[in-house]
Amino acid sequence: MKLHLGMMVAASLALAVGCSGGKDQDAGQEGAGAKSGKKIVVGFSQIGAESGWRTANTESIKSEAAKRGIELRFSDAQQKQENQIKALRSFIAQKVDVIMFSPVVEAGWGPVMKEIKDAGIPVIVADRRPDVGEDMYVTFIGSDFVEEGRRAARWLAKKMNGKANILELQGTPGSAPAIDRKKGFEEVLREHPGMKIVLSQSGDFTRAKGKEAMEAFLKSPVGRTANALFAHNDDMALGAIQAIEEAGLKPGKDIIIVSIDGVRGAFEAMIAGKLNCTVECNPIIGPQLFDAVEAVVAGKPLPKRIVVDEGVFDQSVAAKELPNRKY
Ligand code: GYE
Repeated sequence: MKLHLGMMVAASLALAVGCSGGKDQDAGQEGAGAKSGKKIVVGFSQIGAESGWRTANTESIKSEAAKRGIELRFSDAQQKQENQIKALRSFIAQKVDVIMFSPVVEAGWGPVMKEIKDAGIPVIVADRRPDVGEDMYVTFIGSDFVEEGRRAARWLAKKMNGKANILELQGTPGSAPAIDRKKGFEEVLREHPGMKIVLSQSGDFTRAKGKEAMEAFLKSPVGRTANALFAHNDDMALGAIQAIEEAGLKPGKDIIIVSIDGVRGAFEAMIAGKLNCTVECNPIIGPQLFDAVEAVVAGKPLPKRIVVDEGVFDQSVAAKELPNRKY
């Protein structure tokens, strides 16, 4: 299921050359670290630890760096953009070989990314997209969030025979997955006039806030007309399931639930009949990211965009799939 970077490179029309440009381009293309036999040093600014997805993603990145003997300087931003910007500036000061980061929100990266570019440090974007020009980074490796939103809506439309009052739990406001999953979901809803979102709120991709938002939904008269829930990630769906049960309703029956990620907890909830479907978003991207790091250091070209391959799983396959899940 996983995409092989080698194949992607060969097939790509990539324009990038090993380095994001700037003063040290030659050093970058020669592969400064590799040439001198020095350890490659990568600074990685992670978003936080908000979800099961994120924990698996961090683990994949840390273990892959260790496996390859790459020094990883890891910084957890606790879901705050200001912390990420500080971490990025500190990576510049430390003169790391490559900077990797997952931008918590899309906007506001221009100035700091310009500083990185001026310092001649190549950037690899992981998981979420920043709203900057393609010349500001070497490659962006992550999922197609719009397609994930479409998949969730297609599954729900089929399950509900094209008619549903839907509650929506959105991810972090201004983040690429929240914006894109909503966009893809609504795009498919337009083909089904009987399917409408009756209430929508952010649960910030966490279980606790997903539960809180669901409690508020269920207290409102409009919310009580709902018979379906679309959660932008599994953690919020799992929080919502608790709220639904506490309100005396049956999750997975009174309210049909589709969410995104495919974490182990979602498969367990499907087996228990409480969640109906999860759309896969694969966090195990460490191998692809470090293939890219090594390519950059060796001065090899990379495609600007590498999309992770993913599927859709519902209750009918949950028990059979659970033992195969890696996160
Ligand atoms: O779906 C969510 C996490 O950016 C794809 O972030 C990631 C999302 C993931 O908090 O669970």
